[in-house]
Amino acid sequence: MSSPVLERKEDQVPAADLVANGKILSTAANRLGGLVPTDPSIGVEAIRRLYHENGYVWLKRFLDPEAVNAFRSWVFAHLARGGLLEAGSDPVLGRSSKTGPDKGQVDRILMSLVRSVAFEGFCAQPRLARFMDEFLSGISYLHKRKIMRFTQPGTTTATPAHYDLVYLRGGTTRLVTAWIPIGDTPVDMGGLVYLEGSHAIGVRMEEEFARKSRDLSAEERVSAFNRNMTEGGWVSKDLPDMAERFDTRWLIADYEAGDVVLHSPYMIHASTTNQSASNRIRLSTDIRYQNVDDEIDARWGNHWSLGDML
Ligand SMILES: O=C(O)CCC(=O)C(=O)O
Repeated sequence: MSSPVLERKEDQVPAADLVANGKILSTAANRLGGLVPTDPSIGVEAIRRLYHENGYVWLKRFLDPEAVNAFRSWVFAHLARGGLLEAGSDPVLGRSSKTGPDKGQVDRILMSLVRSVAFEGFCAQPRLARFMDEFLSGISYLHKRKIMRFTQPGTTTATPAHYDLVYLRGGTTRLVTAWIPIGDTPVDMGGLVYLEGSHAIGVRMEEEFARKSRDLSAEERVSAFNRNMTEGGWVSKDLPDMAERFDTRWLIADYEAGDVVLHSPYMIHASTTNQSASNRIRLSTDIRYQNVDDEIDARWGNHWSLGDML
């Protein structure tokens, strides 16, 4: 009988060195490994166990790839109005325009898209909704603040290393983030990378933060921008240094349309620069679930707005 957990790609080597915030994540330094994929058919209990053991679970082809690509196409067809795509190209490819887009217009369209019924439906599609009820052992709640990100190749955009609880300290710690690549996202397109075993590091960091923050007001204590945090709540922008410092590895992956990664609010993750050789834009969403009976961070009860400081 074949193992339900798919093989770890230990020898996964990106075609070019990965880069984040001007630092190279070199394959030579033994600080890179492969994210371990999981076949969703192993069932919710086994999935939950892996999530707690590893701080993440990468569910392969959990969603219908065709439906994910159809949504990708719909999103890019709208963003094309702001000049984001190569003129005349098929939106599903997400080929980046060589001339700069109209940033103001693209931002306005993005803010409309995250408020759309179509996006709401994508995030609440029956397979995901039913699974989250089971996974959270009750009625699941999806935070209204749902983020959709695109990253153009040829830019230096990369998400610094952080764990999500920093931004959601106003409610339960029993949160689950779903990171969903909207379309194939091979490693050179700069998808999420996870610091192996770092959910334990996140727990220690939170304990230390709680100790240092006794004198902060309640409002300051939940803010990622309080005086005891680095600017923006990032743990670091220096990914190679973090792997050395914590004597661990960054786990990388070639994501495919239909994949869903669930990660713990303590799990440290980041993204790398999009170096797509085929000039494709990375598109993804990150959304947060919890059991509705647990305390809800009210600050996340509104749609995402650029600059909302959360
Ligand atoms: O997609 C990204 O670059 C960041 C996503 C993220 O931070 C998250 O899923 O919590």
